[in-house]
Amino acid sequence: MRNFESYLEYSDEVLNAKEEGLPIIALESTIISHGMPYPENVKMAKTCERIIRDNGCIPATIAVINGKIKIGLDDDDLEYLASAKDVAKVSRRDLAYIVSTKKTGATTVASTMICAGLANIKFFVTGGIGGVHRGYNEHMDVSADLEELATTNVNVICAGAKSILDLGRTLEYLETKGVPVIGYGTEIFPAFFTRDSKYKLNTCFNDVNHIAKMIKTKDDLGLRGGTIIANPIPVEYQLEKSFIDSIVDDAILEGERKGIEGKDVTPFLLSTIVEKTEGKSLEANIELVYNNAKVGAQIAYAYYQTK
Ligand code: PSU
Ligand code: MN
Repeated sequence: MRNFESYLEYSDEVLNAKEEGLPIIALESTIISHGMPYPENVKMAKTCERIIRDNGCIPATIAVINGKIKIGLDDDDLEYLASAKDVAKVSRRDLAYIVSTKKTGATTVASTMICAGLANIKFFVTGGIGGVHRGYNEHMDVSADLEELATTNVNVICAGAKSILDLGRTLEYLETKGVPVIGYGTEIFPAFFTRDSKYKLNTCFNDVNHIAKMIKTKDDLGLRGGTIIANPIPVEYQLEKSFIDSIVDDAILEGERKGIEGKDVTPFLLSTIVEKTEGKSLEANIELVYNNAKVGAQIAYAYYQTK
């Protein structure tokens, strides 16, 4: 038997929720440490947790703290992850290394899914997933998030993927791997800062109960892997397409010029976009995460009613 429980440390709130059978929602920590500036990031993290509680679920923000995989963080952990400069970005590749050497790191979508899976948490709310980067033919940069969605049975509520990625190839990859991409209130794959993109979805629902039922069916059929629930940014917060597109193009060029590679690409692009939009992208990003927290909690709540 694998003894993974000894690597996990639950907060009292999450432990209690497990005992009582309450719906729990996982949250990632790379969005805090590498996805947004301080102090907006810590405020975003705490507000997300509150929105999830207000909607009848229990939040479990996940990170590795001194080698422990924490399922549910306290205020000190959140403050540290949000403000320290030396927090590692931990994806699947890095998880065993950071845990075995007792280091501290923030989990990406991929590694948060792994940890949520170990803790038997089925739903996970974030902003956007990683994907196939533009210029894939040259550098083969594909986020480990996609492969994780293909294998780990956790449902991810997000606002699509940022147009720093090649959205068409990202969707092709997900199709090949058999990952359902479910549009909530939309038939189009949302592009994070904007509700629309060129890409149509095959699975769309307007009712969270129908999404919960589909996920239940997938589980009953033993279909391995995650799902993506794509929840578009609320209309009032979306950015103008031509404005954000030209800024994303500039950020990508700047990254190439500076020779940014590997795990540093996504954090570099995210922070450059915040700078170039003078914070407009940050506000949009925060609001879409709040909307995902609300919808994610509604879906998880509905799922647990179907049992
Ligand atoms: N996209 C965002 N915000 C983020 C990330 C992606 O809009 O914070 C983070 C997530 O943690 C995601 C990771 O899992 O970046 C993907 O990094 P990479 O492309 O290196 O796999
Ligand atoms: Mn990458």
